[in-house]
Amino acid sequence: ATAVHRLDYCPPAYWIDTVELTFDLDPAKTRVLSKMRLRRNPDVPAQPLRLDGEELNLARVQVNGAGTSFKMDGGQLVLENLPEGHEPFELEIFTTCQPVKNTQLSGLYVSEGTFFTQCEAQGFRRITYFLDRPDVMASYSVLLRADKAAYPVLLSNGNLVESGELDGGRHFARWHDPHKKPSYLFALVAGKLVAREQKIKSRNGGEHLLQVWVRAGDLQKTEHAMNSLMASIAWDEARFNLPLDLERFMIVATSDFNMGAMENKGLNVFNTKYVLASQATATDVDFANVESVVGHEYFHNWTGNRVTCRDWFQLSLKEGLTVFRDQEFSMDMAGSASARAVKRIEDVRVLRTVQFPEDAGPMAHPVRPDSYVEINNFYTVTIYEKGAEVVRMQHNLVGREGFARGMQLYFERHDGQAVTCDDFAQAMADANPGSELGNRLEQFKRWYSQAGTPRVKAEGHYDAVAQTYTLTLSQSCAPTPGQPDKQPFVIPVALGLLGRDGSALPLQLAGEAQASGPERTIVLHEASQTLTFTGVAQPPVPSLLRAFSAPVCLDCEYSDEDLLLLLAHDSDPFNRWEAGQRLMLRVATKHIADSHSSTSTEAASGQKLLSPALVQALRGVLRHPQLDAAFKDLVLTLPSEAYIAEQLDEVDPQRVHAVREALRLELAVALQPDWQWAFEAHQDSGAYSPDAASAGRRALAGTALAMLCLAAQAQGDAVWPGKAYQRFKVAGNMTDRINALSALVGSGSDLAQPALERFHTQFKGDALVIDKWFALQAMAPDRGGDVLPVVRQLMQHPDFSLHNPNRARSVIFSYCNGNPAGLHRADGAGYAFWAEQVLQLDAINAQVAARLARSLDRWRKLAEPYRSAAREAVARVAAAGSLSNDVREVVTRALA
Ligand code: HT7
Ligand code: ZN
Repeated sequence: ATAVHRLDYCPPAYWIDTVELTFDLDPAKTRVLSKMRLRRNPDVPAQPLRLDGEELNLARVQVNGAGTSFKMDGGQLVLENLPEGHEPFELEIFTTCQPVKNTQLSGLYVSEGTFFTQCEAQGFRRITYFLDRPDVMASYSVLLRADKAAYPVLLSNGNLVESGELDGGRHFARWHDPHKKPSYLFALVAGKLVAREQKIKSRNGGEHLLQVWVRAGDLQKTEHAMNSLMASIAWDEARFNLPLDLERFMIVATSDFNMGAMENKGLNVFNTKYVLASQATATDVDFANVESVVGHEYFHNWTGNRVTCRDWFQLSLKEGLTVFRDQEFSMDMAGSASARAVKRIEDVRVLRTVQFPEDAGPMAHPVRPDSYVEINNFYTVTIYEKGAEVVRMQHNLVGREGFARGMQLYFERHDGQAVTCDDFAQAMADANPGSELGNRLEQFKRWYSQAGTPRVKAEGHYDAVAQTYTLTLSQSCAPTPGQPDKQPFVIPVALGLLGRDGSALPLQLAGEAQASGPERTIVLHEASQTLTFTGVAQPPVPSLLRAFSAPVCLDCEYSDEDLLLLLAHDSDPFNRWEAGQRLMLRVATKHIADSHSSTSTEAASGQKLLSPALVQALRGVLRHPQLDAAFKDLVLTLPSEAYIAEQLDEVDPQRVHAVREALRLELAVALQPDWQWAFEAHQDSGAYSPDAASAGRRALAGTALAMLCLAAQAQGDAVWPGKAYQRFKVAGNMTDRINALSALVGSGSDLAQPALERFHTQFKGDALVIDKWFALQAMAPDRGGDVLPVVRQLMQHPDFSLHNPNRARSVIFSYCNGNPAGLHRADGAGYAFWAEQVLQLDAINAQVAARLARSLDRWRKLAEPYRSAAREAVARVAAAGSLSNDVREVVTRALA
């Protein structure tokens, strides 16, 4: 397979104005008739029409009603003898495909007896021959015909025009989409489904029908998805003036899906995981995810569908912007300033533990990549999460109102078009002339073109005589594949200064007539800039990069005292949390570096890793009368093994695990009475509600219970495990139940096994809950290499299937990505397992296999003996015959 390059973009040689599709749906052999009106693109020299196709059986091709000659070239259907001139002509193509054999879940496939399509990015070509590229936008009419008993519901994009009976027990439905769209937004669904329905009126009085389609037994789990959809519609109208532009908006759930959900115009298809939620079966995190993903897909209706991408290099145009919008939506739904901050911390945690490593590894790519072999490999955290940060920086540089103006101009200019990331940034800048973005647009756009995470170094100096504080900020960015040298970025640094009593100091830069408020944003755009604050009466502690104002690593030589002060007093909740994380990280990395004395010896000798001051500070947060429970829970949670590993030059995953476990145990024991208080003080009173405040209380109670079980286990005390088991049994919601179960599993209690058995018996048949059951075991703390045999055993369980991506993720991905100590075994058995599974999955579903293939792409960072064993496993996969392009691209890059 060859790479595609962004700079090779050429407009299409033909436009497709209309498409009429007729489907005779049959799982074994579906017939597809495509009637298109095309015309030559006058801006492009005359050339043959090359239509994309994959795994299709071609039966007939006609031009203007008559047979025509054609040839095949590398899967493409090539038509050379087309009418000359620029008049439209009609092209008819008749093909068949085999949905039941489609295990890739791309194109038309069957899931539990229901037909689904997935066309992004290049699945439409698996349904019919087409110009399968996002800049070809056509008007679609779709006729679906199928057996009525087996497929009573027939759905496609847009409006239902007509439906009725046919001979032989068959029926039909005709749909027309009033909006032009690229092929990747086409969808059809046909099967036995039922819908929760809701009629709504938009602000301008228009009536809309909302439907959430699921299997019959799942209807009672759709209320939250419907509420989330209604909230999303109201939010987009209120915040961005973007109304629902369809009479009917449908969501359909499937349990076989490669990703989270898909924004097909008017017919969103969702992984069941992001639709179904009930108190008994879904956790608070599941409820929040449903809200966020429903919002995300709905927001694509404008950012992605009305204005789409010119080519797939522009993917972040729709994904980064839509993630930014769904993050803002979730924050607004969460309500309080504190709940907003919690959401921000959670988002940054994902960015730093998943995207930063990607940006430092062999798959590093710019937010707008320059080339790819397989586009499916570029649905990455860089495109999505870093892309959202790039939009967030633009938002912060032009302000909330300025951003709304930029969005308005973007739609005024580009509604109905397929455009680029440049077009978006240009609209933002043009709507805000004179802003920091308007003034530095070209430089700002380096965030789109340069990969890698910049580092910002901050050095402060206090002059007691002059009463000045000088702060020098310098930036650098390490080379990434294909980009050895980086130019300076535009980096907004939100900051404040704290006095020694924790008070916020007024900010006045040299040359300014008066002090401004206690927080301001400095725009770092040179390699190094020095700021002088005047009238500073005491040596301050700087609070930098507040709310994580840019996706960078900040290096600042804080003393422990500085960090303790920030942890106790910073008015910026993000930096308050960050100070605690830095303190804990400092302890962890110090003890990992002292790797000659083993942690078990330290723990056994009673040597304390955490200082009394840090323990006291954490206790202060835990017991704080004003702070929210969710925030406390984040502060009291140690940095993850993945995040700790990322700070090290060379990683011994076993050592990281041992030190973090030792710290966790120490925290559990040192704060035992406080955890008990936290557990008891955060019990639910009244009916279950998944709102942010209630969820925060349950999260803190769950952490407290886990810590109490951990301490009890170490002390040989059976009381707390007993209480956890009891809570597990009687819990009134899935959050409390799974937290209790996880406390038992996580602490290695003897009660874990009976609890797991009970859980399976209680929930067998509920696939999403059984996924949790699998995942919990695959992510259990590794004790002497005991997890891998459990994982292998789980794969023999009758409920396990490699064909269902959710199930494969719950076992294999949970182990390979969520259990570093379990995977990185000194004997290399974890890597052998990984290689085996990548190859097995690749024969079934290349997209899912390629995601798993990413698990070892940072093998170079590992210490020996892990590094050699991991490299060898990656090489083994690369050497296998008949690899998909997807997996081959990942492992080739990993070895380069
Ligand atoms: N835009 C959607 C991406 C997606 C996808 C991509 C490749 C293969 C399968 C897929 N399913 C969904 C999801 C989104 O970002 O909203
Ligand atoms: Zn998206």
